Amino acid sequence: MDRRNFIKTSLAAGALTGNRAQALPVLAPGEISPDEIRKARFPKDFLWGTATAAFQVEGAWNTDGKGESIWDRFAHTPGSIAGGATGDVTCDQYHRFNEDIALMKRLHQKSYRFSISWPRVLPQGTGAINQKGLDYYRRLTDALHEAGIRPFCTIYHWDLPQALEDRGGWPNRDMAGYFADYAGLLAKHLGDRITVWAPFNMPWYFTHDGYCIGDSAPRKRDARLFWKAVHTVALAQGQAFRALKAASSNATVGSAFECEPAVPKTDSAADIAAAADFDAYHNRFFLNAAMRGEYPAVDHDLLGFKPGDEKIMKVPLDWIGVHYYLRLIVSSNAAVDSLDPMSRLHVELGSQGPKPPGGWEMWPNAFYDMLMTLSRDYNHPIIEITESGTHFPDTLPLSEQLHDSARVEWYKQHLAALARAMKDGARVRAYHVWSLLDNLEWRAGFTRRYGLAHVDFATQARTVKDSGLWYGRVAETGRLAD
Ligand code: GCO
Repeated sequence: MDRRNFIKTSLAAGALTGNRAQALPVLAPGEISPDEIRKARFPKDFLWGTATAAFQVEGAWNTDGKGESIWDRFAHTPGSIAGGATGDVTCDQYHRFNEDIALMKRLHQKSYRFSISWPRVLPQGTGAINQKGLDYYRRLTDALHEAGIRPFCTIYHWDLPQALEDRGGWPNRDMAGYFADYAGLLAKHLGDRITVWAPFNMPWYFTHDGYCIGDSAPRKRDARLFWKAVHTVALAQGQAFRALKAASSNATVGSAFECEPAVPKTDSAADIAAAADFDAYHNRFFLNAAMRGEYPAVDHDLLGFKPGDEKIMKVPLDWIGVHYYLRLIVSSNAAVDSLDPMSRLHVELGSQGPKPPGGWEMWPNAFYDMLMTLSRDYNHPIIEITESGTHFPDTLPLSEQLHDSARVEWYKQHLAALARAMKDGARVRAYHVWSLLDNLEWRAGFTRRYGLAHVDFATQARTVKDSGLWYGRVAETGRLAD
């Protein structure tokens, strides 16, 4: 079970007990002191950014020749997304990107992480290019450069062309070649505008949830399909790395992996081993596939592993991109005999730290520990924080959405932890808030708002929240406290 699934359970339980968000205490376990926040400093060339994803912000789901994606299909199946929401319009960034880039500029942003919708460029996933789709990303990236903002492209953020799912989807090993061809095509046509590429967003999540658990698109529930998909994606990551480099001499290639520090629930050997397993599978599976050409313990027959695959998937990423939201408490569920490695683990939210309105425990020192561990384990690579943030439930009144002091506090805590890690040697060069805008939070629809700017989805009006104004000052000054 991963972050999103068990949180759904945890929060439902919380709702039953009327567990409203507590006021943030002055300094709770795991928190960082106001003095450290005051003293935190960031270098002038630090890249302050925000992140989004095509399906969550673009809308225009079938405009200008775009093909159907598996998430369009999923969302159009009644009952799939909270409130009956779909990706048909969302934040309408397809038509409003100039307005959103003006907002980034107003907030002194230097990087924008977005994803390219595969079916907008290749409606069938392979074959004929949709020129209008490619032209949209040319306009988007030209406008970003005009504003002095670095485009950071996530090539795949879950919206697979439905036509490729109809040909077997990620369990089909041929997908590795289709994906590499697509990545090479993007670098060929956009490589003069984009030099920072992350092939996959959260590959463990979209393969596990989409093919093993079946809660996300394409809604398959078969561990054997999951393992085939995992291996295809690891091969695709390596082949895309080579295709990007071959098509564009300026291409640098990294990752956008989920990484949630796992804390053993007790000091029992079983729980310590369970936390290590969570880290090996959930956090590092695709990082080690690339950086070391290796997997944790897994049956190679299940993967469809062929001799030489270890060489295909092994590539020297130029930088490591990781998300940070929270730490997780892990205990053993070893009694379960299943091909699903996550079913042998029990994963819970932390409960010692303060809880902002979204209900996820705040424990910034886990962010520090994660960065120092990655730095040590991968020989001090360049690191980008590809997503990080906290959500407010949509049920809160507009005034509380806009005057989001708890979100400002969340960022103060975590950016102070980041500043300490950088001071202690972590080579972090960018931080991307999730997200610039309130947007479509997958199955949760519009019920979880992450934005630095509030979006009225009926009128598309954007209103910068207090957190957005605060983050803009941080980006301008490199300091967390006025
Ligand atoms: C993810 C995705 C984002 C989410 C964000 C909030 O991490 O699931 O990259 O698309 O919207 O993380 O959950």
